[in-house]
Amino acid sequence: MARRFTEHEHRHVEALDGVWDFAYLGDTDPDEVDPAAIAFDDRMAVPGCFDATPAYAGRRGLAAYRTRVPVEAGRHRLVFDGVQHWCRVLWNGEAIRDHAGGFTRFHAETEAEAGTAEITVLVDNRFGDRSPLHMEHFDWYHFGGISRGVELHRLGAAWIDAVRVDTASVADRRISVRIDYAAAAPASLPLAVECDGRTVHTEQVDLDAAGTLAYEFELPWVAPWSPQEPRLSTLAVRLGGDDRRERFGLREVRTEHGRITVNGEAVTLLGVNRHELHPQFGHAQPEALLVADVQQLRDLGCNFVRGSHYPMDPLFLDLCDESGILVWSESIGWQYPVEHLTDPAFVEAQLSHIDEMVAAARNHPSVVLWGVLNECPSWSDQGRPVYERLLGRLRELDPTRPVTYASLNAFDDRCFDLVDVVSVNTYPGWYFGGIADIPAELDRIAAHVDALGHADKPLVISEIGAGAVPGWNDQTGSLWTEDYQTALLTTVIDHLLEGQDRISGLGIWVLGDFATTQHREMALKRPRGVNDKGLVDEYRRPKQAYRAVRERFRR
Ligand code: ADA
Repeated sequence: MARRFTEHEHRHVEALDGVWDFAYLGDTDPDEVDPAAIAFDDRMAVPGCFDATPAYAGRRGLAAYRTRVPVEAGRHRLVFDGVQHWCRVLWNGEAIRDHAGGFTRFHAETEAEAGTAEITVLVDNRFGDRSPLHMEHFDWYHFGGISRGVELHRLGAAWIDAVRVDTASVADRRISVRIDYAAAAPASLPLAVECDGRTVHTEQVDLDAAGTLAYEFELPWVAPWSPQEPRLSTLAVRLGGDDRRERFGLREVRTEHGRITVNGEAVTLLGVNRHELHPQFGHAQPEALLVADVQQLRDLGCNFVRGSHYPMDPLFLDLCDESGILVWSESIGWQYPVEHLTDPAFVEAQLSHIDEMVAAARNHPSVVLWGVLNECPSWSDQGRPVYERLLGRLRELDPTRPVTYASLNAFDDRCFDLVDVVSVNTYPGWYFGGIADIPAELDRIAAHVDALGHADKPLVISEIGAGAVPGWNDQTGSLWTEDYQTALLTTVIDHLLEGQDRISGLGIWVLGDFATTQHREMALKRPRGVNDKGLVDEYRRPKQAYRAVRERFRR
């Protein structure tokens, strides 16, 4: 997996990234597939998206990926960092796991016999009941494939499932650590915990079949993590023959008096929304691309990025940890209709997806906000219980971070009481009104939120922007020109930075242009089939607005 640190130094881990055998099966029911009869007649990169390659561009259907790997006898775990967007994992022809939903880490386990294991993954990028989180009308193109890395882990008699590191107190330099383990049989094993190479705890522990060990440690040598000084530490846990390493930063995020604070200091979020799409790689994000994206965020002077509208690549979060860029991490969603949002199968799928998002991202100090359900019916009676349930799950899993969602329309929203940070998407000057109306519209939103009784909550404009066809200008600065986009965004930023003090966060829509759905209603509103509200185009070439935003964010 592309990470900036090694998660295991002692556990036997093999990266399975590379070139796998591939077969496109098209409109086939996965339950009807005989794994032994699949004709693997092609090759595919892992990580990668098959429908971003020339041979399978635009295809929607079932695909099969296969690789072979020598294994010893014993328990093995396949770890996937993201598969788009439904899959079935087979080990020597036997199904060992189905998984629905892209963009999150999950695993599949099996007891292996010694020899060569054949791993097959059936990947489905179609829309329908198997994939309740993904819908075709979303404003982005859903690519399919094993889009993030794959690893094979050998598990011993007892193993660590997860290590959580939370800041207990920055002032006292204290962290709380929770170790989730599992054991094939009850056992007594040595536990050793090191931080930054120093031993902080040793103990002989009696393990049940599965359980949790909880500790608090004081780390007087660890200095706090902050956007200005993003200092990171590494915790290494050893349990018998197994181990797990986690990188963390000591920091507290709170909401106080209408502001978001990091270690007690108010921060104004200045940044962009970011999609993980690329014309050549789909949702797969090569390391070079992630590094380049973070370079551009830093160059722009952003201290904030919203991962829209799904959990970001783990390496991207690592790079944000190192750069001090504050991240809003959100579960997948885009204008689900009420009847979909309230379907119990959908709610269950969201809850699992949220569990996976939090498990994968909770130790990243850069992640300061959890979000759900972008622009969904938070205005409806039926939608409200779903917001309550999903936001409640986030609070239950992680009480240390504020929660939010991006509202479609502040003026009829009914769920602002459920969040710590009120976030509003709005497109004055684009979908309604003119550029001159923007300052008054932003003030009107702020006044409305305050009048509802939420003046004590931070207010973030989570999306605002304008389309600009790259390189396009005319004499009147009309819609779709780079001139228009620049004029709109500079009006927004100037008002937020110099014209008011209520709104304390801005996520420009969007860092880079990206392909939209082929759904006609949307595609016909997007020149070239691309959502072109990016500060850079889909190949990351800066537009005029990039320079104007940069100049203002860096002031
Ligand atoms: C919405 C939505 C974005 C994008 C944007 C736009 O606010 O949240 O994903 O679709 O509109 O470009 O219109």
